[in-house]
Amino acid sequence: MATTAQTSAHATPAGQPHAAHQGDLLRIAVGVTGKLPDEQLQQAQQMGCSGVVVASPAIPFDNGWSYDDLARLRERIESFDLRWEAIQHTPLDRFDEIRLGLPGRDREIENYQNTIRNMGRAGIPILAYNWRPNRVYRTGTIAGRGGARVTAFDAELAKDLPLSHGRAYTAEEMWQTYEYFITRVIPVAEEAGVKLALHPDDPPGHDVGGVARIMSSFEGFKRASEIVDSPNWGLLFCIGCWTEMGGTDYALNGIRHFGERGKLFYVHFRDVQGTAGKFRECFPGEGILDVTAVMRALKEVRFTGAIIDDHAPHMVGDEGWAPKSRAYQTGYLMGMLRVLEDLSQ
Ligand SMILES: [Mn+2]
Repeated sequence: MATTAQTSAHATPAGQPHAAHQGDLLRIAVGVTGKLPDEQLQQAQQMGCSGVVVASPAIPFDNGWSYDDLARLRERIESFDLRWEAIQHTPLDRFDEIRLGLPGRDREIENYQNTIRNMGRAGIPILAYNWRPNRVYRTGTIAGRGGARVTAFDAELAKDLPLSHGRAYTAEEMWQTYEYFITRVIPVAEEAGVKLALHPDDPPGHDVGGVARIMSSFEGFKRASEIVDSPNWGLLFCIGCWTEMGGTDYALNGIRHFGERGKLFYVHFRDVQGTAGKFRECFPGEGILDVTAVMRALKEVRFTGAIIDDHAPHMVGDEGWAPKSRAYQTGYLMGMLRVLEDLSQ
């Protein structure tokens, strides 16, 4: 079979330059699913990505992920000449005790600490997380440009949803659980050489399902940044969420403030139509985001991490990981970056 032959020859020939080996520059990577299918890694390599962000590796999380499992996956990623840029999140059902301050929280924090240590040993530089325990995320999937399937959110439809965790959780409670968590894991992250990257609440600002959403504004992130003073604390800057919060200027302000302080660890790049109360996702350049201004701002603040596309709208024939949409969006980002680099020569 052709695919077998391609897979066996997937390594870049020795001596051939590859994006993954160009040092720590601003670069385009791509997100892959936790099982790391060959097709996704091979497509990432074909697109010329620097590396991959793994959603949540599909390996046992007993006392946290083990070094052996992580090291094995890293070898697999590197056999495709890709670097392992980051992990998007630990298993969500093992994080709720921590985020809600439930019994079992200390045990799960220990497991999280083990994970950070093992990631450091295995050379995986970034672990992302978010502070949004309920799974209310969108209120529907609708037809976008040319019938592409895109997700949408309408606060009107979400306001009467039942409590997601048995009772309401106030903003102050959520701040307390955040402080409890972050002050216990950051010292471990510093020792292990792993950066912890905080993603905004998505959708931002609406306390759907009764749990307050505190990471939904510039002020929220500023407050979070003041709890621990550490180079290992920073942001997974989701441009889509920041745009939902207040449009392009709002997102640019976030990039400048946190970028100038070295707090942008990696970036989700997506465009959106509408704002936090009612929005739909769309292809890059099709929404309210000034995509070039954002890319330029990332360069201006000397951001040197990975950018990946986010929530690919499904194109005709796309299923699951949406390979066509990934290719389109990743190519779009690469082209935009290349032009900006050439213009700034
Ligand atoms: Mn995102």
